[in-house]
Amino acid sequence: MDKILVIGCAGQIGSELTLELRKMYGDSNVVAADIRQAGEDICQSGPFEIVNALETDKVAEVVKKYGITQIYHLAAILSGNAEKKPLPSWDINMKGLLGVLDIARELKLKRLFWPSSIAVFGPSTPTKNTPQQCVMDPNTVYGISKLAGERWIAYYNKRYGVDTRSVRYPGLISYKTEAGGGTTDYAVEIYYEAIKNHHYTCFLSEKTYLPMMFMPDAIKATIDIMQADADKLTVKESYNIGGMSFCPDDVFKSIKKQMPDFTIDYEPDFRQAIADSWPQSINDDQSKKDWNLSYVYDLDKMTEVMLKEVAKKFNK
Ligand code: AKB
Repeated sequence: MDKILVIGCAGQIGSELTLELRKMYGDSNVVAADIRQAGEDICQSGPFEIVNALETDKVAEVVKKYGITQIYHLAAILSGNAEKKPLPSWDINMKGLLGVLDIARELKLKRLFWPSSIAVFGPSTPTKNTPQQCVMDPNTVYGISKLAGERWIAYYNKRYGVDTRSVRYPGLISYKTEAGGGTTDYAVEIYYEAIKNHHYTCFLSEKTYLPMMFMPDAIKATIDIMQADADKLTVKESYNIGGMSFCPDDVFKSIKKQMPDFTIDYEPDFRQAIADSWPQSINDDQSKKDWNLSYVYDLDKMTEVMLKEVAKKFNK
């Protein structure tokens, strides 16, 4: 019987992934952990532990206490916030990962999921239909930590046989828990502001194309790669997953179809340079081939759900 630990369960991905895993594996078999208190739905539906991912001994204690066999290690500082505090962010992103890698090795865990990001790519990377293997020269703290992390998970896999699995998330859009401190967060904020004020001031410029994905597709991809046969997985670093590619102007037009009085203006900030160093679209043929990656949502379908669900939150 698998026993799963989700570290970072209160974050944008963790808050949805934990509940989905509990549906599949049983509430008591999925232990949720975070440095802060998680929402009621997580704390009341199964075990919850306050854990600082940097305290490896405490993480190991939780792993032993519950007989954990698989870890999803999600705790990280995203691109925008990491630029504000480079060294503490590097510590959180790297030390946390190295700690769980060593726990997985020592306690012989069955599997470890760790998310990488499109931030591993940089200015010299081909920007359109970015291949799985290409030049990677990230120039952000977050991107450098993700690329280093990819090398470490591949190392633990080859050297110690730890079954590490990973995807390079594009920007993720969701309504349950707001993202925090990322460059792609405009694509979440825009729906909140549309519902609250019918207006949005975007921190990226109008035609900034980035790879993006709606959360249900991202959760499915995450669980699918963790359940794939190990011998089918040819990539030991992290798999490209593409989803859609759109720019702020595309989201504006998609919202305007349903909310004709919606308006937007643009005030690009420091995150514009980060976005400009990332791919515009991603080639994920290898993921489709190795573990049958597929998606359900396009921009308009996602807009319909986002507007409906965000409106519910604000009783609009
Ligand atoms: C960010 O914008 O920092 C993240 C990411 C693309 O990994 N959403």
